[in-house]
Amino acid sequence: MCWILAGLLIEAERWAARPARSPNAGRQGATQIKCAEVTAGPRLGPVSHGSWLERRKLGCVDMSRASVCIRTVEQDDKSDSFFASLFKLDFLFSVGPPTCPAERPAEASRCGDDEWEGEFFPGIPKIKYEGPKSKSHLAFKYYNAEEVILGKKMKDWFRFSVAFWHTFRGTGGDPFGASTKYWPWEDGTNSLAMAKRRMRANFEFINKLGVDFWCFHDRDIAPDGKTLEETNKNLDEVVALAKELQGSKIRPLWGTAQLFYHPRYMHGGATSPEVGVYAYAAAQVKKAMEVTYYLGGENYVFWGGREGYQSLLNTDMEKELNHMARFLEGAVNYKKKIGFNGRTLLIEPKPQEPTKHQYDWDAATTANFLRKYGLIDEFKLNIECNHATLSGHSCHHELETARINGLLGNIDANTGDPQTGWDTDQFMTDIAEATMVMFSVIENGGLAPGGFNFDAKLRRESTDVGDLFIAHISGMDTMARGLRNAARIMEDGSIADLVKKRYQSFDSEVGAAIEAGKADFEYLEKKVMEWGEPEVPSGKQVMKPLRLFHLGAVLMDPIKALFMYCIFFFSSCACFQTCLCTLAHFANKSFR
Ligand code: XUL
Ligand code: CO
Repeated sequence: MCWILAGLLIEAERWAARPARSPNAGRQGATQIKCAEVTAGPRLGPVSHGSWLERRKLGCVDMSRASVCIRTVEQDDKSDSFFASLFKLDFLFSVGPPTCPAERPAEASRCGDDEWEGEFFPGIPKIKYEGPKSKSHLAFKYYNAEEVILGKKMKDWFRFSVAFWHTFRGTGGDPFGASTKYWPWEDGTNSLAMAKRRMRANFEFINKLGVDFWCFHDRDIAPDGKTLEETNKNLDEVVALAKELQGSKIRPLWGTAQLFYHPRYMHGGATSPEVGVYAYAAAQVKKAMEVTYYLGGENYVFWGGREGYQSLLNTDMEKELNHMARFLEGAVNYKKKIGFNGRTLLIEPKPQEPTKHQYDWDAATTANFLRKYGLIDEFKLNIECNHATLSGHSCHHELETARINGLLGNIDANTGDPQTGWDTDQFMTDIAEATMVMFSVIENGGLAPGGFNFDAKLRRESTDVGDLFIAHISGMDTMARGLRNAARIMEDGSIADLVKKRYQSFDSEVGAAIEAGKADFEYLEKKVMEWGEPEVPSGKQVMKPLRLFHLGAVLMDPIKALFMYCIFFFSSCACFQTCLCTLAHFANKSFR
């Protein structure tokens, strides 16, 4: 317990004494210090020494998903030592919601205002395309928004979106450690004023990055109030500002309701056994749909945060799934009622985390659910690559499953770590994976009205404001390289040829009869008697990666290209083919 307290104190002290990070942070420090006096100050040290129990204050520092709420009891004491005060502090520690629970926001909301002079990201220019030779970290090397690839501008293939919750509420905290990021504009509160200032930072970021979309959860952007009415009012205020800041071009790729953070949702939202929670979740989604519509959002997402179970022994799975279907039906009806037509409702599958089993396990499970409840025509899927690998599939597999079912609607572009079995939400940097992703997107003819949302966050150790840009630029460049590779490979046609040849026996009369549903078992048995044992050709998997690497190499730098070309050349010698393929695979990996 002691080390937790000490940790909190150190963290709190670090917050108070945190370094100015941006060139204009010194100037902004005044606002922050003022805030610290109102909310953070009394719980940090040195404690102002009044009389014993003179004042009790409830301070709340909220750094998004890891909030530290501390109640201080100030005492009469001669000692000025910070650690001497340690035992007089009464802590409430919670890894709480990114909003202070309803009892606590009032004091915090008096903190500061949303004024901010000058830029939030001074020194960061508007990010431009400079091409592969550029040495700048703040330039695109492969993503060229206006360039046309396979008949569509790059920006229209991607429709890139910034995820508000990671970029502006991410703290770098993990289950073992407190926040590491202290953006200069944050004042340590979850006040309405802070929400508005953060929103201004969001739009400066989006404009400088040069994208047209953003995504949000209702509770990321505005704090909870004491009642639903107060919460909705907070949301309306922030949304009104967002609408103004969006201008005529920027809009949400999607909005969603956060139905997983608040303690009321501990058993789920739509699948909670408590009817009051089901109703609350419905009211929250209703409002989130309204504000998404108001902001010109193009889609609305359902990620079933806690729609699943921890134990089947206390769960009526059939009942919960029926409830979930009723809930989604309610959303479809409300969408129609408010005229949110032409927009897509998306479900985002994820197999586990936070619950041990989530009902929308993967694309196939979700498609089955939608079909069973007659909702298949009302929804599409938002495939997240890190969720795909958590469910034991590749992202490409999930995208293809969605695509062939007519359900591919949007991509949460991120990736996991092969050595870490959880949802690390990293920016994708693997060009081979991005190439596969783009095969599906091209086959699908694009994603609009969906797009690519960077459901990805900075690593805990990346703490500079500039890192936010670098991470997005590298994510966008990786996807752009994927698009360029996939287009090149598809134009070349060799992979398509390989696949076509593999199934050519079905172009025969018998194959055609099977595909048309006209070949019964007796007919097929007769054919086997006539043909005898079938000849089964090679699947040529070894050729596929090799061909991919050869074509991809054209887009790499000349040395890599030469190396890959040599591998390809030598590999045509049949006896070395298999082992050189393996070598090529590893070589390609390490080069990247
Ligand atoms: C959680 C996740 C969410 C959804 C939106 O794993 O991916 O952020 O994308 O609720
Ligand atoms: Co996601």
